[in-house]
Amino acid sequence: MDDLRDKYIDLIGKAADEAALEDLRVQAVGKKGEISLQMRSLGKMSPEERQVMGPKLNALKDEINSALGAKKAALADAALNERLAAEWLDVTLPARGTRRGSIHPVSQVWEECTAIFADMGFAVAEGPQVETDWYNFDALNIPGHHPARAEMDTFYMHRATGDERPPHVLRTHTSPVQIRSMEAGGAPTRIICPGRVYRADYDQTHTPMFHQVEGLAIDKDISMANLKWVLEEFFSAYFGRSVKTRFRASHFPFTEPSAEVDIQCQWKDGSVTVGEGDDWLEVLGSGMVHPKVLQAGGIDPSEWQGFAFGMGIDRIAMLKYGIPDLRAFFDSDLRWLRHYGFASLDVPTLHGGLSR
Ligand code: 2U9
Repeated sequence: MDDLRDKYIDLIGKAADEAALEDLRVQAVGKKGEISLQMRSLGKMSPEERQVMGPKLNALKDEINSALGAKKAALADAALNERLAAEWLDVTLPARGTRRGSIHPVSQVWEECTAIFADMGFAVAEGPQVETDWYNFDALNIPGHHPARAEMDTFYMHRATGDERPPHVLRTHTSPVQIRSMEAGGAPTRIICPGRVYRADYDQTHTPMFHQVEGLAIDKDISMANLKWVLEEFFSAYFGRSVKTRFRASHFPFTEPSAEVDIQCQWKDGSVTVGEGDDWLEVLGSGMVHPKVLQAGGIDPSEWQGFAFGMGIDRIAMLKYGIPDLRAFFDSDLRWLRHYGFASLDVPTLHGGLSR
């Protein structure tokens, strides 16, 4: 019995894993195990012998069982320690960086313009980018023979022979939105129309798609003086400093009288700064809405009058943020977007100084 104990205690001590330990359990104390067979032989012994051997065999069985249990617990501990050593994680490491997108300068300036004009009581109106030639031209006092129609390098939509619909164009300005809004809401009104416009032109300062913001204010007694105040207020808020403006008499089919508006600037080392110096930069067209245009929008010109203006969003974005090349706006170059883009939480507000 001592040999049996020494053998199993030794084997249990050397067992490498739980499977080996289970084999040993079966060999020793399983139904047909060595110790179980010994216990069965108790029946053939004399009562005296059995009285000695019975308790000894039981004690041996208990000893083997508890050795098996202890070894099993030791193996489980060792396995856990091995996992803990292998599967560690340094929770103090900095998190992996995520690449965030940025707000395009056009979107930023669009929002800045909206914030400034909203503060002056202008609502935002939007409309379709594919327009009939009536909304894009005729309603704006640009008849079929008018040179402006050709000058604007218009994109015409394809029309199959027999198609009875009027010719459609990609809008060359956002002015049709104002016509639609006059038709729908009448007077008085105060709106701005930011949006994409299209002209077949491509060079360093022109892209076939660009962005405009136009404005329209109609009431009983609106004058050029109101126009001048609104525009000066706009430029000062937009550039964050007082900006002198200069109105030059001009001509547009949709306004009478008309004025081109220059802002004060300074040229230095090939770049321009707005709001100082004694040079001028043309940034905007404007005027009093032509009576025929009011009429086209369903508004009686003997009762109402108003001013309108239009400027390029891309253009004023370049001026404010020192962006030299217009074409880069539409290249989707990630390095450019990261450099000139804005953080998504840098939302323009008047009280926040629009942007930093
Ligand atoms: C209605 C009546 C009048 C909008 C106007 C201009 C003058 C103008 C250009 C500036 C630079 C277009 O982006 S640009 O190329 N715009 O010069 N726009 S007055 O006049 C309107 C608009 C709508 C109903």
